[in-house]
Order: sequence, then C-alpha cells, then structure tokens
Amino acid sequence: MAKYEIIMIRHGESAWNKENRFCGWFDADLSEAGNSCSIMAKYEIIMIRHGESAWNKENRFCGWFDADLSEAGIQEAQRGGQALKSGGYKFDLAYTSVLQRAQKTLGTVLKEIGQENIPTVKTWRLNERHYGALTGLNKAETAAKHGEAQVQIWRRSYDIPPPPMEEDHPYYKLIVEDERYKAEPPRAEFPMFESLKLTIERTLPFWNDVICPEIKAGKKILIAAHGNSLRGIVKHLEDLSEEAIMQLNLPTGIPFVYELDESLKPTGSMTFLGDEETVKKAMEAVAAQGKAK
Ligand code: DG2
Repeated sequence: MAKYEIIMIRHGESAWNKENRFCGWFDADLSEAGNSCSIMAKYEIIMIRHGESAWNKENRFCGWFDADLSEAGIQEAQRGGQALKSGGYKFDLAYTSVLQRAQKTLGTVLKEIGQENIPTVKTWRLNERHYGALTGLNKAETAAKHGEAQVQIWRRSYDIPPPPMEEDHPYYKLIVEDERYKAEPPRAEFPMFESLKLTIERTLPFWNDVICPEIKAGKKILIAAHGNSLRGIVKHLEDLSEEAIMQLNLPTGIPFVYELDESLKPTGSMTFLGDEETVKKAMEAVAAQGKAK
C-alpha cells in the first residue's frame, strides 16, 4: 500500500497562454478559462456494475430476476477489486441492490481490498430496471423477432418501457412473491416494467436523500449496482440529455470514479479503473447484445 501521496497541478490557462505569448517570469494573471479549470474536486464516488451474470452470459434480459454471477463475472469482480487496490482506494460505506449479482460483486471487491466488514446498505432502489415481459428472453432472438430498432428502444430509450410482466409470465410469481420485497416496494407500487425514466424516479430519491448526505459527511463510498440503475445516476450527475444517455453502455466489473465539487457536481468525466482499450471493447460488447445473430 502507498503510504503518502503527492498531488501536482499546472496552473490554469493564463492570459498569456491564451494569447500564445512567451511568458516565463512575467506575472500574467489567469484567463477566465484558467480560473474555472482550477476548481478542485472535494469529494469522490466510486461505482461498479456487477461482473458478468449467468444471464448476461446467455444474453437474456435479466431485470429483477436474481441471476448469479458467472465464473467470468467472479473474475471480473476480482479484477475490479484489484484495480481499486492498486489505486489505494479504501471505503467507509458501500451500497448495493437486493440482487445477488451486485451483492456478490461487492463482496468480492471488498475482499480484494481487505475491507469485507465495512457497513453495507442493500436497497431495491438500486436494483436493475424491471425488464417486464422481456425478462428471461434472449436479446438477440428478441431482435430477430421484433427488429433491432425495437430492441434498441426497449433497451436504451429514455421513457419507453418494455411491455409489462403479466401474471402468467414464467417469472412473475418468483419475483412478486420474493420475501426480499415483503416490506418494500409497497404492493401498489410494485413495478411490472420500468423505463430508464421510471428507474431513475425510484433510484434518485435514494441517491439524494441517503447517499449524498454521506458523501457530504466525508465518507468514502462504493456503489455496486447494475447497468441501468447506474446509468440513471450517471445521467443525473452529468446532467446528460435523453439522447446522450442512450449512447452509454456500462461494462461489467470495471469500477469508475467521479470527482465531485462541493455541490456534488462532477469536476470531470467518469474515469474507469481499467485499460482504455478493454473498457472500449467491453462497452461495445454490451451495445452489441441487442443485435440479431
Ligand atoms: C442487464 C442490462 O442488467 O441489460 O437486465 O439484462 O446490469 O443487471 O446485467 P444487469 C439486464 P441491458 O439494458 O444492457 O440490455
């Protein structure tokens, strides 16, 4: 483990940098752009989408179905934990969903960094979006049947939800009657489908009311959740448009970091703790899951 840390920063753009003049010992002031780039991050938040699940592997819509991690998913989570370890990350508190793929990823990561016993909060509000009637279907077969454009709408549109899960759906009972949902969400509000918009509507109150105060109290926080519950948080943090968030496909098992200013706005874009090429390929692979074979 590193014991000390040194941070360096070259000054923001000066008035003479801006005018492209040799400056040296001349005492030029900051330009306006130079002033705004010198805002220091005050807080940090780390997030990770769970490692590959058995249903990611089979390319099936998963949503609230409680798929386990695949063997590759466990290894991804271990690598995610090792990346955090080599970055010297330590946490005070962790948040995850009530689904085992996220919880096991969190447990694996915490084990890698030697922090298995930190307080962990599990909430359905960080669950994956509910994929409604699509739950269990193969994404490529669904694209072959309904068209890739329709599957792209179901997967990535902001406010168009998948068709609802009806009572005769093979996974309806398993999900609705699951003990972990006994207390919440209230039966009348139990989702039968969710668009990204609806997912954000139940995730954001938890982010704002529970997670944000802890960040502001100076706690180092890790969130292990899902492709779409995390996309919702990213959309909110970066204030992304509905079109822009459609383009984001989060890879499994690679932690990403946001540095935040004092009002919890990111001071830059997300940084993945992984090699750029690997991250790019993993994102493209997620995007391609909705293509017909
Ligand atoms: C995936 C996301 O969720 O699928 O429900 O199938 O993150 O829990 O594996 P996760 C699912 P896409 O929205 O990427 O199709």
